[in-house]
Amino acid sequence: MTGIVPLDRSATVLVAGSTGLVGSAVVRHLRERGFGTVVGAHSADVDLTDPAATAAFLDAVRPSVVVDAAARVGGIHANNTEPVEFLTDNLRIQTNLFTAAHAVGVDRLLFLGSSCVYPKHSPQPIPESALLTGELEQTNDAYAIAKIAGLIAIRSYRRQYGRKWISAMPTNVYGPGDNFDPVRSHVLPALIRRFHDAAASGADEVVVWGTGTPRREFVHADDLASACLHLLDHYDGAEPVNVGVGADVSIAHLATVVAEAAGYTGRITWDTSKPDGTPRKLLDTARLTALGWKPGIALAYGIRDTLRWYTESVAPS
Ligand code: GFB
Repeated sequence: MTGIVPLDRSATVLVAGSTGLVGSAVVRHLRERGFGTVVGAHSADVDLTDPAATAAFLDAVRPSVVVDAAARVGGIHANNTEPVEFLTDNLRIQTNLFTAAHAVGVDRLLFLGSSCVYPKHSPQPIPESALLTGELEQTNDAYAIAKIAGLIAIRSYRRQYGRKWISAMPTNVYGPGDNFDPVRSHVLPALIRRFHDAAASGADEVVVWGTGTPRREFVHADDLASACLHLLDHYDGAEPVNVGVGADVSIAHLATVVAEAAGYTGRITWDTSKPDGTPRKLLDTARLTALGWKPGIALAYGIRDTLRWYTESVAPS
């Protein structure tokens, strides 16, 4: 793409959601890449569901760049059982942030969507053009609709006000600092916890949700952070850009990889009363590849890295 100027490393960058899995990785990455003024915003700093508080916060910080990694997130169970909060909190957070960013003249903003915005039965790998072409997966339709509203908002700020704001569409994210709650978390931290704890206690059975047949693609949070900066430096288009690694695994295979990494040798059984969710959501990353970015962290390494973090930071000693 022509005419894109890489971000000025002396710019004030606001990372919304700076203590979350993605936001904290973005803060680390920006600092490592020479950004001198990176300001984090998380719930202790400002309540982004409150319009006045959000406006006052941005007015005080006066960022010229914003990375929006703030969201209510969770795994399939949390999405499925709390759709009201996943819809309304996320609509509020992004609306307040965009309104306040526009008011203080934020030049570059990156909004993080999610691969669940694509229809349940999309062509695989899923191109960005699949957006709004079919029915959503029901377990996360409320979250997906909020994220789709965010994408349309980004396009609208571009069209109506000429803002150079963009959207990235990451596949399932994982890494150190993730939420390891046994019920609310995503599959990778849930399995790391369950297999680690089973190996530690000598248990001979671990129960995994669903049938094991769904396939998922996983991007490490550090890779996603690097992709976000790459997009801010090199992309200025209305279309979202998928961020993935180009390969997926079945949940059954993932369970065996995590079990082996955790040193668990007992049985794996399946609780088919739990939902499978989308059968497959491998992203087509041709657009991002053409922009010159590729992932650097292999899944097997990332799982060991995340398991080590869980062992040192969360696991009961
Ligand atoms: O990671 P996960 O919760 O999210 O589940 P989704 C992925 C798959 O792993 C599903 C299975 O087929 C689950 O049934 N699974 C197996 C488990 N065991 C477990 C477990 O112990 N915990 C969890 N959580 N899953 C989410 C969306 O969908 O993906 C969000 O609900 C968001 O909106 C996120 O988009 C990225 O990939 O199914």
